[in-house]
Amino acid sequence: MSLLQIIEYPNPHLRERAQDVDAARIVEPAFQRRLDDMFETMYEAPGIGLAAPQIDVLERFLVLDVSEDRNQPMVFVNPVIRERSAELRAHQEGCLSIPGVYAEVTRADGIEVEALDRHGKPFSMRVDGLLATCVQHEIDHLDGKLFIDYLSPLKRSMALKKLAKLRKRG
Ligand code: GNR
Ligand code: NI
Repeated sequence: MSLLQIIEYPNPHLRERAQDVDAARIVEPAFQRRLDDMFETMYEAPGIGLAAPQIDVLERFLVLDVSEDRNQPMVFVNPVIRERSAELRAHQEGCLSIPGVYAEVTRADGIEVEALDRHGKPFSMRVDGLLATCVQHEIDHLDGKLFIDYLSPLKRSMALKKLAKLRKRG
C-alpha cells in the first residue's frame, strides 16, 4: 500500500465534476489497490473520509470511516442521495484539502444514499448524524463543491485568511 498526495485548495481540480466509474472496473486489482491506498491515506491523515478528487482522480467514489475505533471502513462508488430529511443539523466541519480550517455547516440530518460497494454490488442505506454529514461532504467533493462554499462571505473570508496564515507559518 502507499500513501497518496492530497491536493489542496485552490487546486482547480477540486472544482470539477467527477465522472461515473464504469462498474466493471471496480473489481479490477488497480481499482482495489487504489481503494486500499485511499484508506491508508485517510487513516494516516487522519481523516474520517476521503473522496477520489482529493487524490486528483476525477471519478465518483469515496471512502470513509466515522467509527471511534477506526475499524468500519465504507466504500461508496457512484453514490446518489435519494432523499434528504427536512430536519437539518449543524456540525463543525474540516477538510483535508483545506487543512487547519474548521467551520460550522448546516446540512440534512438524515439521508438515503444509493451506491455500489467495493465489490460492485448496489446497496442503499439510511444514515444520520456524523455519517450523514460526512457522506454529504464527500459527495460534494464529487461535484466540485467544498464546505467553505456554504459559509457567509465574511466567514468564508475568515476561513481563507486562516488558511493563508497557517501556510505562511508552515
Ligand atoms: O476528516 C474529515 N473530517 C470531517 C469532519 C466533519 C465533517 C466532514 C469531515 S470530512 C474530513 C475529511 C475530508 O476532507 N473529506 O473530504
Ligand atoms: Ni473534504
